[in-house]
Amino acid sequence: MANTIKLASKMKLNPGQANEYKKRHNPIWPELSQLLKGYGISDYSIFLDHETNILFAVLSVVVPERLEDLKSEEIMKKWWTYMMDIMETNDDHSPVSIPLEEVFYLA
Ligand code: RM4
Repeated sequence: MANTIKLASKMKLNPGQANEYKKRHNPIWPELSQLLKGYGISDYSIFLDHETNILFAVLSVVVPERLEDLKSEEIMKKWWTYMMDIMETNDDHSPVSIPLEEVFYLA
């Protein structure tokens, strides 16, 4: 979509959890997918680097500032708590997520 902003970040998976991570995301909880879409998120992919266990997430969003509010959504909190045993997480159970800078783009 033309009026979206693309954001990328990295997270970290615990060793040996690739299959479990894929299983938990496929299928994704319908209520979570609905929540994320309701926040204007689209084209959301997560790639795994099997060598380093780094998860590379890239998504498009209409209003990036709104994403901050996701942290207080019950479904989001439930998902993060469900995922915390296989990911590097913060005290609030959200995944440690480091924003990445776009350094190249080809339309
Ligand atoms: C990831 C992580 C992200 C979430 C996606 C759906 O494992 O929890 O925060 O947006 O799943």
